[in-house]
Amino acid sequence: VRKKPLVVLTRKLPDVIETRMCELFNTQLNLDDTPMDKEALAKALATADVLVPTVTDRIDAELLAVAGPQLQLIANFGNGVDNIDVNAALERGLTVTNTPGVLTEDTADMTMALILAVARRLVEGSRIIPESEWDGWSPTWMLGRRITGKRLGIIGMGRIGQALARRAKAFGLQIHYHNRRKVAAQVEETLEATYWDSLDQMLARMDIVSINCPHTPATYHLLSARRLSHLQPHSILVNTARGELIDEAALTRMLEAGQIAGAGLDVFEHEPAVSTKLIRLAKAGKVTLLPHMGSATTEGRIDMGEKVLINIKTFMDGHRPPDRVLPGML
Ligand code: 8YV
Repeated sequence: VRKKPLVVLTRKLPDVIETRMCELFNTQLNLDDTPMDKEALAKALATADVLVPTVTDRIDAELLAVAGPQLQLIANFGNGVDNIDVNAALERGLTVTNTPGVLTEDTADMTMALILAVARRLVEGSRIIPESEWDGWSPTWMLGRRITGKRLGIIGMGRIGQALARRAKAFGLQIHYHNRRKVAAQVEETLEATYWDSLDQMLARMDIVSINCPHTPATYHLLSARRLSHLQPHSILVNTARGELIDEAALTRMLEAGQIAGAGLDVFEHEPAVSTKLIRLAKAGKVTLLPHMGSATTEGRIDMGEKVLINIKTFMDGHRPPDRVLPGML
């Protein structure tokens, strides 16, 4: 009988996934769900046939250099692969997979929720009754901003960008987007979306901006201080993609100076650390901060786990796994 491959899970996954994983493979679980430090990851890489990391595990070239010859597959539990030095992994002959497609709708929902929350002061409003004495209604009190009829600029019109556009259109927003290339004419038509070749020009004309592209070396600080300065003082910025896409310090300064009206952030440059300045802005009702919850649904996590299972199983059966990450995607 062929020995079952050793699969190391760096974090706790949904019970049904772990059970199935244990049936199929020789699986090492992380029962107490504490993030693995560098040493623990190095140990895992030295023994595992398959590593299943998450967004919290940095699998860099230095770590990959200590991987044992038995390591074959890195099956990321997550869509974004910026936690892995994919090029270094591929150079070592490893296969890398991710979990695309199954977290599209949930992430788009959370993005829409953040847009609404910031524009309509949802978090601020929800604190009033439980945290203070509500002394009554007034016509000019707790006014937010109408979103119907406003312009939404989406940076990155991939799966999540398009799912957001569908939602936003139903809310009466006008859809604008910037992408490496125009999307198919039929998609543009259905979404009534306007393409902007120049990101700078789009930023200057939007009421709301959402960034929905992957974090790669080419998109790091895509919203740099210079780019952010194109935003109008009444505009709102939302990020459910990756913190590294935005120069967070520059954004913070703009929020403090009132150079943009507000922001909804689900991701941060140095997660889980969030600057005291951003926290202060959140307390003042200027920003809504979420702890990387964009894809956090029970169903979504199970779907992601199933993708990981299929990728490992297909690979171990000697076939090409469905969600291989290739250099061209980076
Ligand atoms: C997860 C995500 O929180 O898939 C992604 O890219 O950011 C989130 O869905 C994370 O990746 C889990 O590893």
